[in-house]
Amino acid sequence: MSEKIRVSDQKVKVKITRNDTSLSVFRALRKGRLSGAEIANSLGISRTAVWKAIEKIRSSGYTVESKRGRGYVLTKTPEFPVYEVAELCFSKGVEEFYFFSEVDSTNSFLKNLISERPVRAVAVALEQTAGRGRLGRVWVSKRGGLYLSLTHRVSMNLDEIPRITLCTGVAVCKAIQNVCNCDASLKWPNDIILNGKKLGGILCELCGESDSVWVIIGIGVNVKNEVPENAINLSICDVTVGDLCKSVLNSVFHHLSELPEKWDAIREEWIKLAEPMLGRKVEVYSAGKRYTGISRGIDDSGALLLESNGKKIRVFSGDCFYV
Ligand code: BT5
Repeated sequence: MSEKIRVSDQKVKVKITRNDTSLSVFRALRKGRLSGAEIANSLGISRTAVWKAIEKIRSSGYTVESKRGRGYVLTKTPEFPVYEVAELCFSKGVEEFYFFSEVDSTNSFLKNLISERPVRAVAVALEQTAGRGRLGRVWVSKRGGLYLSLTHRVSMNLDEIPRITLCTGVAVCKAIQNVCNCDASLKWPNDIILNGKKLGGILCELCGESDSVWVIIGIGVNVKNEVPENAINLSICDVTVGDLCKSVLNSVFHHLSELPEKWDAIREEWIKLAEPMLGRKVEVYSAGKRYTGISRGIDDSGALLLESNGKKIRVFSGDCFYV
């Protein structure tokens, strides 16, 4: 049985690809104690390659014990199970997985990556030193929270991109509800709310050329981390960042695969999950303008519908506050 340990405070950066030797070695080790020669033979690789793979697995926080003549044995899984999460991603078609104990921003990292080469990738960090919200705002990203980004190739019209933020919101909110059995809800356009406070947020950024458009989808959820004033975390429930990460990834991949065809159903789900904001008087700040009205849901393009002095207004982007 492997017991849980914390990843050491070293700044770990691990890149795992779908065909990584370390992944094959990890799978072999999960079956039990094996000698270097046994692993090398079964995978058709050299013993040096086995040793290198084991060093890589160790650098991700796992403890692999090796005793002369007794082989290798996986004895401890880190608090964030890097290889298990990477495997989940690869099973959904991801090509590259990155894990950091600390990074400036997982979104910035993937933005740079995509500018070099288009690739389906996921990046997770235990903490961010320059976590970002929308419009250059700061996302406070202390250790203990979930900081996750993924690249997503866009196959729909660009004006349908707000749907990706809303779809991701539905996916993350449902994952949190499932794992924590709590009343997480949505607030337009990108907030995850618990007990009236901000629990998480989504940041979607466009990248690439017109013939190859990608969105970097960034997801931040407060789990056990210290949060800013008026925010909340999931300390009410006993979830680990690793378990939440797996659940969020499963849900996000599933929901994104339903776009664009099942947008109508996703939109309906969004409206249900945003129930606490419907019928409420709100103020929306959008491109230097202020709109006030009763929130009535979202339209087909993802715009917020406001009822104001008997008229319906559609707001396409902005920040929304209760009044
Ligand atoms: C968001 O922006 O809500 C998007 C947050 C996305 C964060 C993820 S983490 C992984 C990935 N990498 C990144 O660098 N970013 C993404 P916005 O709607 O603009 O909200 C930002 C506002 O939320 C700030 O101005 C604060 O008021 C508040 N805030 C900052 N940190 C917070 C936190 N940890 N919890 C709750 N609220 C926070």
